[in-house]
Amino acid sequence: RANLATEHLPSMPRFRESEWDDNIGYFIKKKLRVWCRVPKGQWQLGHIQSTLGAKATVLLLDGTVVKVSTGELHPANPDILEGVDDLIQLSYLNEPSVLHNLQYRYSHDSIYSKAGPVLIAVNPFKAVQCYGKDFVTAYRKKLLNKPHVFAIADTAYNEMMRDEKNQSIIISGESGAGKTETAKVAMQYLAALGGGSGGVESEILQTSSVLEAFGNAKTSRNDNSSRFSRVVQLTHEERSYHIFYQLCAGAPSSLKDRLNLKTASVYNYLNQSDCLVIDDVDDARNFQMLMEAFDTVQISKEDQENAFEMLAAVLWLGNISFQVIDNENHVEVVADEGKAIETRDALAKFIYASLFDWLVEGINKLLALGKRCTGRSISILDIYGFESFKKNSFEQFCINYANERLQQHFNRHLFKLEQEEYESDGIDWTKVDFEDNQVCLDLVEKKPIGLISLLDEESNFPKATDLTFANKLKQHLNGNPCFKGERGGAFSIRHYAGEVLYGTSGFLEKNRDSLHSDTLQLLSSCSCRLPQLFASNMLNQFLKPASPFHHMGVSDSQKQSVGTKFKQLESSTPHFIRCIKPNNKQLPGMFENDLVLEQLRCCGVLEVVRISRSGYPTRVTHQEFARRYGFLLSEDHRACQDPLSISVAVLQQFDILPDMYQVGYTKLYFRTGQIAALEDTRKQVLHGTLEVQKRFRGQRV
Ligand code: AOV
Ligand code: MG
Repeated sequence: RANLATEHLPSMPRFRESEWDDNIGYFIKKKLRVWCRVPKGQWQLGHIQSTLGAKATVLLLDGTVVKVSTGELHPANPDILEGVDDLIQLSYLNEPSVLHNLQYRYSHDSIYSKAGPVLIAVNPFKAVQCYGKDFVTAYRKKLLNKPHVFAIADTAYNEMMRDEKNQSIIISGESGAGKTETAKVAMQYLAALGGGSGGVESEILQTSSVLEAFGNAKTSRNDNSSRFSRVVQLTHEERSYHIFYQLCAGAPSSLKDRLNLKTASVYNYLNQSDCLVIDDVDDARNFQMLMEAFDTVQISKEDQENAFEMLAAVLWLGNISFQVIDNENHVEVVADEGKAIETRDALAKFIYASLFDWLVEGINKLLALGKRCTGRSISILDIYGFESFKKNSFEQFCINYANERLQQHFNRHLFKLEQEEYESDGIDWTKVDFEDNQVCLDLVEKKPIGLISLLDEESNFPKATDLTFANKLKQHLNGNPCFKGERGGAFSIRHYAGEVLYGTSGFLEKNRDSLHSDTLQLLSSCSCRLPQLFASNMLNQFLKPASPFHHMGVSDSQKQSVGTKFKQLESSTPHFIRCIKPNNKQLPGMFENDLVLEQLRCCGVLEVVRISRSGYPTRVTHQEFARRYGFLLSEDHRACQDPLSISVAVLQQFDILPDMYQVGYTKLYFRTGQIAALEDTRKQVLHGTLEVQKRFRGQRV
């Protein structure tokens, strides 16, 4: 595949981008096309007519002639490469070429492309016909090999079985880029694979309906955004979790009466943002769907009722006002009104978070029940996406920190480890630079002088305010190049995906999120089952010997939870999917070049392509290789004993071209596609459909 260009176009030399300057003359002579950035910033195709110094005269395809500096010109790929599946096939890997390729595919409803080992998914914002059962079968049987989430899931499954190693499918991208939809597509495929024997297919798929009702909400970026911590506070254009609106709109009247439920607009927690409905979304109908999903995942009617009671309790909590202190016992214990509201909100958040955890636990139990567990797993990671608004607060900080870690995992895996391995195994390798984000992570994580440590320290300090916190940050962190103290208690962080300005207002309170011990007692004394359960779970956590006795802030527990998840991920074989948001309006058919380019740039996709194109993605130890393919050797090679000479003999017998592999101290390294061909032959031999001797003589694999 990588040779496509040269095979079909013998007269077309393959320049490195860096050689381009010397070859403009060649482009003029052969009348080859170039990309030219026209004044409004768009890229257009044209032919260079002449150059004078650093200026070139270019005839654009629409007939206009422009003068631009040669630095603004990039070689365009030949027609035959229009819309290739994998960006590594492009002869020229400049930004306009990559963009054009993605846009061309997008306009033909090919929303998936490869960038070497990474799958790129451009959000179509409309239904695309490529997820039916027939597609599942086609990918399973390898009848189709166009880039697709199904193909990634299939590879993960096959590698889990072959290598007996845990796998992970890691999905990243900005808010609204399509991560959650992509995760569902991956689940659909895996559930279909497992569905035959255990019949868990529909159960697995319905779990996401339940989790989305309770875990997703409308934001200004995404009508169905995966969120956390938003029960008590909303900003403009945002809603709380879908389930609240669904319950208010769709509960049958008997349930409404029992829970004394009103319409959503009555509740302070819901009406504060002036956004109660979403265009084209029918909350009442979705409530019916949720009830069906509940039944499918076998949450009992009683548990469903319990869950709805908790939701109603949260909504009514939000309506408790402390203007007039009436005779409710639990209100009297609270000294001032600000504290009272804080306590009320903390209780609401606690109940909601416990309810969510309880649901997840219930679903997990159900899915594990009676199913034979092989001990190997495929994890699908879908998190809340990177965010940057005009005003950003603690929530964005937590979200962006998790994304920063994810980016590091991506970098580490695809760049660092890659290069280190090549170098330590002594093979020839030209370095490719990449942005490491360790400095930014240090800024957040480092102990004792990192943002989270400082935040926790300040949260434990009774007299601290958001402003003293802001000053503390400036004092300690100003030396870090990713940090900048700003006016008015704000600060900015240079994240991998761009600089974000955070206001410290509310940071301490949100981080403390403390539950009064009285509140826990109140919950335990309830006559209902769930509040008791939630309270005792919380108490048990406090009593665990391992838990540190000082109060742990939200950001610190976020750090721990992010840390544990990444430990799990690091010990599995990763498969990466990068979701791209083509426009900010959530509209189909609209591909904004600059927005896409920005996302490609900051997530390192272009560097991945460069690495893969020049690299050797497949690697096998001499032993493994010899064990797997040694038996294919013809008799005159059988004298070989040690793994290395067996391996080399196999390579020679199969006539694998020298520039398709390298021999390291411990491993063999192959270019894309080489092993697949060998595997194919091996299979045929094993199935007796091929006679080794006859077929292999002089044949190129
Ligand atoms: P996200 O998970 O990346 O955002 P979603 O997966 O929720 O983004 O996608 C946002 C919206 O884009 C969906 O509600 C769909 O309307 C549309 N969409 C995404 N992928 C597809 C697809 N393959 N086919 C059709 N429509 C799609 V966030 O969770 O906000 O970071 O925190
Ligand atoms: Mg999501």
